Amino acid sequence: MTQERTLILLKPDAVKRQLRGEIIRRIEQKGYTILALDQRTASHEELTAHYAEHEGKPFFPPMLEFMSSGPLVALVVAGDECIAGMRSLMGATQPTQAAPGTIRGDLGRAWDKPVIENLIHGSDSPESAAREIGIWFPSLAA
Ligand code: RTP
Ligand code: MG
Repeated sequence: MTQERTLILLKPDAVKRQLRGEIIRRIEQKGYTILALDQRTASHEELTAHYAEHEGKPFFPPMLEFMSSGPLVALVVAGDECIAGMRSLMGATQPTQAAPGTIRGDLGRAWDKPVIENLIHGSDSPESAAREIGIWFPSLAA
């Protein structure tokens, strides 16, 4: 058993499409615990820090625009190996390639957009999770 914490974002497309409940239901049914949850419109500072690894890529400007186009929901999720577990629940980055049964595979429907709109973000490693929790929930930083 490896108890982990991961940072999840329900992106603005998930909020606009009223999919918050459906996505949170899947997270809770998996048995993960929600330690923190906050809906807000992300600041430029939060987004540039969060996506620092993608700075300079062609999709970076449209991504910032998309991610600040409306409120998102930030969560800290805890559970046994939940970093990889959440990535499995989410499915592949590109909704058209995400397997049926996954959040992006079942619910994602982005095409013809300047940036991939795929409903949800999840940290990709323990290091990323610690860094991202520090950005979105400084009071919970380890
Ligand atoms: P995330 O970080 O959001 O959990 O997604 P990910 O690991 O599956 O994908 P990553 O490569 O880290 O990319 C971060 C987010 O940037 C947007 N993206 N758009 N070519 C594109 O249009 C493109 N490439 C990446 C997506 O929203 C992706 O989730
Ligand atoms: Mg990523």
